[in-house]
Amino acid sequence: MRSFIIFCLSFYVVFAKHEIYDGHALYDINVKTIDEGRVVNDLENELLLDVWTHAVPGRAGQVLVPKVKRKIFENALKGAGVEYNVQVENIKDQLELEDQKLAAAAARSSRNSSRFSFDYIPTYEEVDAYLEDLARRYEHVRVHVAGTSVQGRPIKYLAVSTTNFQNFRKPIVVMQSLLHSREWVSLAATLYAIEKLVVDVTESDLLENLDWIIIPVVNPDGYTWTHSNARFWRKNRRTGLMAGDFCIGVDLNRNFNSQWSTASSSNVCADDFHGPGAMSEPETRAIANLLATFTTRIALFFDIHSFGSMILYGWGGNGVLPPHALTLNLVAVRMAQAIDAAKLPTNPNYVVGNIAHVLYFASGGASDFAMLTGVQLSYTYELPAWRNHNWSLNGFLVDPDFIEQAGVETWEGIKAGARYAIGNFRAKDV
Ligand code: 0X9
Ligand code: ZN
Repeated sequence: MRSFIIFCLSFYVVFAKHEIYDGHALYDINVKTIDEGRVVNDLENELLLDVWTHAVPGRAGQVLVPKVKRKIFENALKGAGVEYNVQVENIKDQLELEDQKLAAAAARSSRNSSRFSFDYIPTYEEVDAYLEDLARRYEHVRVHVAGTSVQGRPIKYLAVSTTNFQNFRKPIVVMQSLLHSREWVSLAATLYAIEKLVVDVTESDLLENLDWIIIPVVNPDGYTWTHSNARFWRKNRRTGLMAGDFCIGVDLNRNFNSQWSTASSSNVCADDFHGPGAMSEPETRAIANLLATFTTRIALFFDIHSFGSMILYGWGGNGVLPPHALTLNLVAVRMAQAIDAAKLPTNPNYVVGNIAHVLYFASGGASDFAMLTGVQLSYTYELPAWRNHNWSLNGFLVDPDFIEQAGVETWEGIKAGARYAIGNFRAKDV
């Protein structure tokens, strides 16, 4: 009897895990005009749909639609003459496929564990153990806690420095990932950077001339939730925002004190809910404190997201370009070209530009906030969605065959930016 219960439980864990997404369909939307784009956008907001890519003329949108909303969504699109097709009938099948592929890759890699595996996406606990292990093994590596999440998880960062952060002329590079918890592939970029700075050092100039601060999991509660309950969870896990906790979570990339609330949602249920106030969340405050600690020396800030193959800079709230936009763009182009030279031929080239010009208006973002604190070169990276031959795993879903590649190619961009900083950074006097 006991083994039967255990069997049922494990069956539940494996197969019932993605039940909440059963029947959710992923749509491709093709809009021909800006007006059509607006109609789709309004509809998506009204139905509180999970928008993966905003539809604009020339760039297809992707949106996840629950079973109960499919008819009304399709009818509205038809009524407005908007072209669409169903890319995935039931996203739950894709989620099960992702689990299987990642589990198989993890099982294979545990047999060959001479180095950290880029075959699967590690959990918060696994990342934590990895960081602690590196700090134990390497003299020039330390682990610190930047702050604590809503649910009490430490937000840890790795500090890598051959001079223990005591050479005040050395510029600092700050890199973070998983502010949006469902963007799993972004973790590959930070972990790969750590690997290249600590374990497999082939470019020692990056260590001699720079100090590094790397925060692999900025949103540990959200990230843990994506592994345990809801793979497409984006926000943090703040509760108490409305009666009965009907909707929870704050979009951390709308919560920073940079044009806060000017281009974001005040609806608690929305995926871009900006929170009850600027910097209301411990996760955003942890990053702000970290930036404040090293403020005069940070030359580069990278907030790694997915997906879209883009390198973006501010200001996101109103599309106004800062005075040094030419430099921001020059460095972004160099980084994009370095990535393009290493990317898979099946993936598109990177697009570079202002957040609002390239993507959409978005206030309260981490990269805008970092720029506001004085970091000249501050970027949001949108890593690619992998496009394999049959489009099987796409968007936020991760195919094990793309994890290391995402790390390798993104590292090319980071390196290009870092080398620009080495040659050009002047620490500000305080
Ligand atoms: O909407 C976002 O927060 C980012 N895109 S994502 O699909 N990863 O959610 C873009 C953020 C652009 N950067 C800033 N607003 N600072
Ligand atoms: Zn994101």
